[in-house]
Amino acid sequence: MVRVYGNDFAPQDAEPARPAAPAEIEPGLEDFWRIVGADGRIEPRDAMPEDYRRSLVRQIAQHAHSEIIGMQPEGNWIGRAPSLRRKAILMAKVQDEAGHGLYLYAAAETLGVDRADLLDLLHSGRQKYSSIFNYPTLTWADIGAIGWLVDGAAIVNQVPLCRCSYGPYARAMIRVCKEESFHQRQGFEALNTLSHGTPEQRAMAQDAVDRWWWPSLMMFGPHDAESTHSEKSMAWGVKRFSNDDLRQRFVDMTVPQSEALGLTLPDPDLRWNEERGHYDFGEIDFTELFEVIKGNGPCNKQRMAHRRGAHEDGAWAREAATAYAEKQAARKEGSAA
Ligand code: FAQ
Repeated sequence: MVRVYGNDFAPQDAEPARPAAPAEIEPGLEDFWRIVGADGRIEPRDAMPEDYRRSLVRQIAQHAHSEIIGMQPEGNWIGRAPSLRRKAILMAKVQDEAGHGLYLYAAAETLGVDRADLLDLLHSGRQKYSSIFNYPTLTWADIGAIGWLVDGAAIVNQVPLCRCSYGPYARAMIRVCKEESFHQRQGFEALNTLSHGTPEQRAMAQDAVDRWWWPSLMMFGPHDAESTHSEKSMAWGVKRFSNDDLRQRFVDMTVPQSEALGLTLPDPDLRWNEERGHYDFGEIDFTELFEVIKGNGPCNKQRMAHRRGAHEDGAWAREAATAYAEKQAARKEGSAA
């Protein structure tokens, strides 16, 4: 049977050994390293190394930004979904992504930052979001391909984060992963309908998979040797598997699903390697990833312009919510006096 879900790690996927704690532990951080070593959770009021806090803010903010920018490529098809059922599902999915952004900004705020400042950093281009959302959604099949491949890659990356050492991030990830799992299934189901439909629908599904496959593999980041944050992040128990290990897992999980769909993955080097017990796959064009991250992807400018516009358009809602909160606080104070 083909596993469509990617939301659980089988027991054989034992975590690699964690890099050791530093030989000399800074005074005051003994509990931090004890908790991390025992696979416990660090909570907001616990002492933590400053670079742990900063790196978590970086990763969680980037993740939150990805969720809200990620609403755009799919939002593009809400008005053109092929049926009422598909439209209702897509609307719910896009709303889920907004919710994920909300949990993640809230998790980042527990580390002493303000969400308005994080949004400023996004809008001024000083914080990143995932490369994947800089590609266009040209046909309806792209919605299926995003659900199947992009949400599929997201779950493979995020399930281990449910066990990450920072409590608020780990807890947010549990709900996010449950929802992403549904998203992945709906993408698979939408593509399955197309790939078993008319020759034109099948061709549209294949074209979408041809365009989304390589960018999906890039979501996992650079090769381990080029990953600047991995070593520290793994020692802190934030990252539990390396970029390349997660990418391999995604490929291994996805190939049988592509066979069930009757679609081809656009990689002539993709083949089962009996000795390794994994699929071999072709070389990823990391020049493309770094160009997209630098702002030179097909849709970076459009995504950022739309995001800044949406933020400005929402100013009245933020002002109204602040005025309402102030009124409620004044009323409470009045009744307490
Ligand atoms: N795009 O040292 P590493 C979703 C950057 S899923 C852009 O390996 P790290 C769901 C990296 O930030 C997508 N930048 O970094 C959804 C670093 O730059 P920095 C979001 C990338 O942190 C589905 C530099 O390269 N998921 O949103 C990318 O250890 C459908 C060096 O890299 C997450 O954010 C990239 N692909 O590992 C929503 C998951 N790859 O910060 C809507 C949480 C690398 O020094 C619709 N994040 N970079 O300037 C993570 O797991 C990690 O942060 C990684 C990167 C794996 C992304």
